[in-house]
Amino acid sequence: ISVLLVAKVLPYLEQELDKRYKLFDGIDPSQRAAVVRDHAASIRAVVASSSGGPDAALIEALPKLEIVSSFSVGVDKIDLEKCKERGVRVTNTPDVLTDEVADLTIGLILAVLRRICECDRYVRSGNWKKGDYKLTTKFSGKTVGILGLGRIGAAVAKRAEGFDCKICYYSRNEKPDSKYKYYPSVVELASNCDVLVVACPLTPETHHIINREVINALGPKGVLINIGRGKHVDEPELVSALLEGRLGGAGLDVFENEPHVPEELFGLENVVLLPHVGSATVETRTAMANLVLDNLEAHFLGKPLLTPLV
Ligand code: 8YV
Repeated sequence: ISVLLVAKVLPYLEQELDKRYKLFDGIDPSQRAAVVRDHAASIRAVVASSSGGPDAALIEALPKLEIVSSFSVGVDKIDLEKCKERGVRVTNTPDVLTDEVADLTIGLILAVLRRICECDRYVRSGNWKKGDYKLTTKFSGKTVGILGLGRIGAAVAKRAEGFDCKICYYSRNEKPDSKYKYYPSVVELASNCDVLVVACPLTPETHHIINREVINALGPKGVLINIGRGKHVDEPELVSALLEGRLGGAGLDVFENEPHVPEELFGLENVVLLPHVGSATVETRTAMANLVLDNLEAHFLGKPLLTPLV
């Protein structure tokens, strides 16, 4: 069985795929073109991740493609419509990374409000010897607004409740079973919270959902936390709001054009910048890898997929 890898994944996953299948490395787009030219007739599976997935052209170019298995919960790099149209199955890695991403979200909130990274730099630079560190901002009891109350959003809410926070949310539809306050627009959510957490999938509707109006509604004391996708945020607008003091701070695990981060942010102490590590622990990345392998195995044995999306 031939499998095409189109994005960087955990080395363990790549090794296991190589043991079990005839694995073609198509991570580099120019190399991918050559692989597709020579092996399109035999490739039955594509392995993707948050950094790359098959677009319509690649799906079209693989006539024997049966399944796309993504080493990620977010599948915005995969053309799902084309997969549906072609009858190609799609799997992702939900649930196994929920706790990890929610834990890091709380870490980012605390890092921004309590200036943990800045404090660390203060100690290392020897500046502590010259005087006391300035005061920061309390997290406990604040209002946390969650954009997208799915698995990860709900796990963040549960953790924030442990800090006695008030929780409110926006999502496409109000959740009738939720005890949290619903706002029917992102601007209203941003106007009514201290910390706004972006935790929704990236779709055409949520692209740049954090725009100038939302950022201004969050305001000079508000903090934006993005653990979703960089493209949820209009990045130049975020940068100018931070530079102009129209936004209080930001904790960002994702960026519009990773691994490129706007350099204007490097000098700002009210911003914490992470290299897309929400799920990046040994435990969780291994569980994600095993889920990719188990989905592929189930598919090729004709068994039900573990986490089917399409
Ligand atoms: C990536 C993620 O999978 O799950 C997602 O959607 O963004 C991450 O967990 C990870 O960065 C591997 O590419």
